[in-house]
Amino acid sequence: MGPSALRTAGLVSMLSELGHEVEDWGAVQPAQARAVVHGNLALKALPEISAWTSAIAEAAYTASSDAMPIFLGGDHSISAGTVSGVARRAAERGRPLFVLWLDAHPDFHTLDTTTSGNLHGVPLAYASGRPGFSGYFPDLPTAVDPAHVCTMGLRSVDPAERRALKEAGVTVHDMRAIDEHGIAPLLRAFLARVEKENGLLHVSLDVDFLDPSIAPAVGTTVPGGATFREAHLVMEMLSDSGLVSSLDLVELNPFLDERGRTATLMVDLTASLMGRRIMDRPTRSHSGSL
Ligand code: 6HN
Ligand code: MN
Ligand code: MN
Ligand code: MN
Repeated sequence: MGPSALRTAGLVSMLSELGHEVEDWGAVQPAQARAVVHGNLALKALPEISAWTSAIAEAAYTASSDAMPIFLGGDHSISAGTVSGVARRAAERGRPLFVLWLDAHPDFHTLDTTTSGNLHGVPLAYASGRPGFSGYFPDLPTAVDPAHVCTMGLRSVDPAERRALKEAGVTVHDMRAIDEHGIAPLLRAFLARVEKENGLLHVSLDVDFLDPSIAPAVGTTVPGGATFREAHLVMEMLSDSGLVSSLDLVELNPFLDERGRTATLMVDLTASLMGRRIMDRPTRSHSGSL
């Protein structure tokens, strides 16, 4: 229901009104699931999600050939496919892929460390080449270098993830860091790195990055999230940078929404990323486009 709610909230007409040419590719069709058995018996829907990952990775690779794909979830597990698909495209272009993960959670579990068994908790680990996915998820054509990953908004991190993030060298700006420093300087520093290395930038926006008081329509709400203006500022700065080459909008559950306000906010945030401004400002050309 997530993609339908985003469409109903006017995603496509908003993009057109901002002057973008839009092609709605509709729903990705899942690949045929094959039996996959894993020692971690908590894992939920492993064969299905593995099959979806290969179909989504293929779609992401195709869609990123000459456009900026926006992927609508669905659960954050779709990003196992979206990130690996655009990483393959970036590698082919000889450009490093950077990932900005806007989320209350790092989604950095392996199939062995997740205790909930919910596979929306693993996509960033898979896409950055953490071990233990081989034989269960599709082989990764290109792993994202964890040193190119920046997570923002974290406030719910499991012990195994905390260790792994540190070991892998992922940049973590948790809510404490955002409170102390402000979100703008943290993002500015990351964008400077992307620019310096001539990188492409994938942005993965989980609804629960936002504070539940402004975005209730998600199954995994955690108090103390990004405010309305913090979230818009991130999107506006990303827009100014011209570096973003692909985007995920994930975890929207319209069943939990209040009169569509979360869906509308996700569309408005996308508008800020795609060029809507309060007042005119100088904007760089879209050098991140693939
Ligand atoms: N998300 N770390 C928890 C788990 O079950 O592994 C929460 C995951 C949330 C997933 O943000 O998409
Ligand atoms: Mn989920
Ligand atoms: Mn997530
Ligand atoms: Mn989350």
